[in-house]
Amino acid sequence: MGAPKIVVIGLGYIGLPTAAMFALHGSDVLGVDIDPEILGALRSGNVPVREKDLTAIVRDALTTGRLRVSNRAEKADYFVLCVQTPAKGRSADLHAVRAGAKTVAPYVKKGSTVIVESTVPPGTTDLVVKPILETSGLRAGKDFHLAYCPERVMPGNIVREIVENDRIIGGITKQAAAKAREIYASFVRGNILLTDLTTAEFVKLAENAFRDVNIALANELADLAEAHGIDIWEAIDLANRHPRVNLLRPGPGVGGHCIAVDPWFLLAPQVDARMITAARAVNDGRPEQVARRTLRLLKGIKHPKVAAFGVAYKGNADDVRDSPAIRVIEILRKAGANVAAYDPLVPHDLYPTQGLEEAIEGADCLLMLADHRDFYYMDPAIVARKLRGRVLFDTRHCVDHGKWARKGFEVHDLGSSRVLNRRTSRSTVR
Ligand code: SAJ
Repeated sequence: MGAPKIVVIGLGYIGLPTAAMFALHGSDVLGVDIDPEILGALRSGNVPVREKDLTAIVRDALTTGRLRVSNRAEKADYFVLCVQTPAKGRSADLHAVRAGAKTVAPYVKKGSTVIVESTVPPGTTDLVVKPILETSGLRAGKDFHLAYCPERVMPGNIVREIVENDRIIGGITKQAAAKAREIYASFVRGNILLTDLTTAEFVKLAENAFRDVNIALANELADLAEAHGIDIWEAIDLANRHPRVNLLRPGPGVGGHCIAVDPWFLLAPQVDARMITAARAVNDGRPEQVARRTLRLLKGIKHPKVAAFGVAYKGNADDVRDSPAIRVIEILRKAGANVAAYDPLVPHDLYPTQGLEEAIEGADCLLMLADHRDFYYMDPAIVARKLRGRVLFDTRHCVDHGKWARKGFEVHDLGSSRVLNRRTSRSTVR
């Protein structure tokens, strides 16, 4: 019995590590993508996905010959769909999932196993993917296996988590789930737990809804802390000492293309999902709140300039998809503020940022919008030289406030009404 043959459809930040892991653990893998740039990059040994340690494992897989790439599928024992499912309003755009299933259908043979990894509304694998695959004339659950295995990895830690994290696999039959487990067990060190298709689809969405609702709770508690004149960060630290409490971190909003989107895919017309929808409204309202508070800090300053630190949707990421930081910047600009955006991690072609010197030159207020590690180690004295004002608003609680206050900054913290080193007047400091 030779090495299992696997076709992975979609070579993005999930498909590519998945294909490489299968290839490095005993399978013959064909990675398929429609994007000629991705295929061209990979064929010349470049990895078009910025992710820690990913280049090394993809290059290894390519040089061993166990990983090939193409824009066409082939017959295989396994087919894994890792294509994106963006939101179209509150629904999932299943265009890529349908196209992926159509690519695979002609190559499915008796005994093949088709696995969907993309995040989809409950019922999609059975009601949308299965009929497309059955145009092959073969029956799912009878002639071929059909399963659902969601990713649950954190960007920035994908290569480690894709191996270590537990996985859940839903099968159209128990045999289908078991067949899918066989191939994931080649590299997954976490537990692999089996269930049915719809439960597995539901669980993935519930995991992300859990995060969204808990981030919304943290954000609402931050507003309440400000109202009660306490510091939310001290309160969260103390509350989380409770063995069964884990309050998340308040911030300027929820971005990325998962947590902010997936909860909508759970909704069903017959259920009034007030908690999930309210949490989405709380989180989507954060950028406006942060912008309003920033504008209050600029009151009385003629032609204020804001230096916004961070445009990525979260700390230590270079991804700007649905970034709350960008929403804050756009609201401030619409209100007439001059906002210069600086982000050392985000490539210029993803969002128009400025260099550090240019961004801080003459700025009245520093607005921390992403908790990049670089910002924590920044020297306030160097930054202060270029500024016109000395106001710091830290919406991510991500810098050492004492350090900045000692360099003359008036420090405002999201989730606290206490101001460190409040200046008597808003006069410029030149
Ligand atoms: N955020 C907060 N407070 C928190 C945590 C997050 O405001 O306490 C914000 C972040 O700043 C960001 C957003 O929420 O704007 C989402 O960040 P996240 O770290 O919760 O999750 P993501 O978006 O990185 O979700 C990723 C997804 N996986 C991939 O994109 C490959 C998701 O499918 C995973 O379930 C999730 O990681 C995970 O944690 O596993």
